[in-house]
Amino acid sequence: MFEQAGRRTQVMGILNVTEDSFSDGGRYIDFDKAIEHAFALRDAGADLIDVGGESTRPGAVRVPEEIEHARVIPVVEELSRAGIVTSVDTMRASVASAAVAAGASLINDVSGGQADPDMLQAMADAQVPVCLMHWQTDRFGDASGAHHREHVIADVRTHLLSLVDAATRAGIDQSRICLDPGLGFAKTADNNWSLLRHLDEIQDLGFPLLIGASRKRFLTELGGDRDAATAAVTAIVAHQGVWAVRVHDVAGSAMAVQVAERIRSGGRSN
Ligand code: PMM
Repeated sequence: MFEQAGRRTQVMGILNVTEDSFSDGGRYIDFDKAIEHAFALRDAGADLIDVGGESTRPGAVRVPEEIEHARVIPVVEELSRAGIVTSVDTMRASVASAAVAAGASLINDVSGGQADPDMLQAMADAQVPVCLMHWQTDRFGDASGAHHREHVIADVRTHLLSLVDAATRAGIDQSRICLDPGLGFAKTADNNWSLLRHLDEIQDLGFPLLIGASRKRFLTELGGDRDAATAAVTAIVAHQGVWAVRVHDVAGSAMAVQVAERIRSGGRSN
């Protein structure tokens, strides 16, 4: 998944199968609507679709494990059947394993394999690429609160390397790992902007990067159209050669990736 050198940035469409997206406001999730949305993301240019069954927004409560399974696995199964590449956005080992069995090609864990003691083993056993994200919850207690970090680049680099170390020790080959600085996760707006400004220092770690800026609060603070702001970030990070961007509005970011590619290649189409 990561190995093609020189390949353009991949656009990962977000499919949050949660109460606030595909339900009538209760717990019931409309499976057909979720699938319909996934097809729309694919048609808009998504290279893969990230399927998640629990919200990680500040203040969100965790959903019971069986509900996460019921939301995510049938969707992954159906999309795989339709030939759509999927990743699973989960902090639970059992959901990750079941999703891979249902056809998911990547495990995306916002806790970097730390939330569930069985996750790293599940990732190792699954033999698919994994994304480890920076969300440092241990030092500050409140994981969702925005905590200003004086040395955000150094903090993120150090923590990501510790995640890689733990993953490697669990038997996950480094060639299967991608990293994510975790924009918006227990970080202030200034921290998020700094991470984008110094992204090369995260890239220097030598792993493919996934960037999730889409519709995050630090962008909406600019006012105006949050999807336009997201596409602007995509253009810049795609120009820097990140592996993928995780976005809600796929069309805007797919266009931004094309623009970045044309600039990178000096105008030659590819
Ligand atoms: N952000 C959210 C959920 N999952 N996964 C990765 N790898 N990176 C992210 O930045 C990320 C993620 C939260 O965003 P949403 O609630 O808009 O999906």
